Amino acid sequence: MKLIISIVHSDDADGLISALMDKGYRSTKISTTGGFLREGNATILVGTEEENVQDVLSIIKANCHTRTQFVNPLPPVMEPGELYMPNPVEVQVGGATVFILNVEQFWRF
Ligand code: 2BA
Repeated sequence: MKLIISIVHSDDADGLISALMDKGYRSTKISTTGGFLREGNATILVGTEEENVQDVLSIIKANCHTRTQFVNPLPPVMEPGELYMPNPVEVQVGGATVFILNVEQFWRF
């Protein structure tokens, strides 16, 4: 068995969960925060058999979209009287960041 951990944009999470459910995959959504943008995203956990992994990946690909966001870099240490003009940097976020782990044991009581 495998655990598929995918970090996705919050706006894609519910559509992804519905698409997974339509194909019979159970999932769990955790509200998370990206370390770089410090914005909310969603982490979706899917436990499934190895033969389903490619199918789950294709559902994730089909439901998670890349977005462009602008982020202001942290201001530098400045001397009194100096003026800081923020210069926003463009970053591409997602579609999805996916980790696949081996599951040693799985129990549901
Ligand atoms: P964030 O950490 O908020 O990162 C959002 C986007 O900012 C990233 O998109 C990437 O394009 C950019 N970025 C992140 N760190 C950067 C850095 N040090 N310098 C320049 N740009 C940087 P994605 O790569 O698509 O990642 C989306 C979210 O997936 C991340 O949100 C984070 O929550 C998670 N993530 C990505 N890689 C990860 C990893 N190796 N381990 C754990 N979580 C990860």
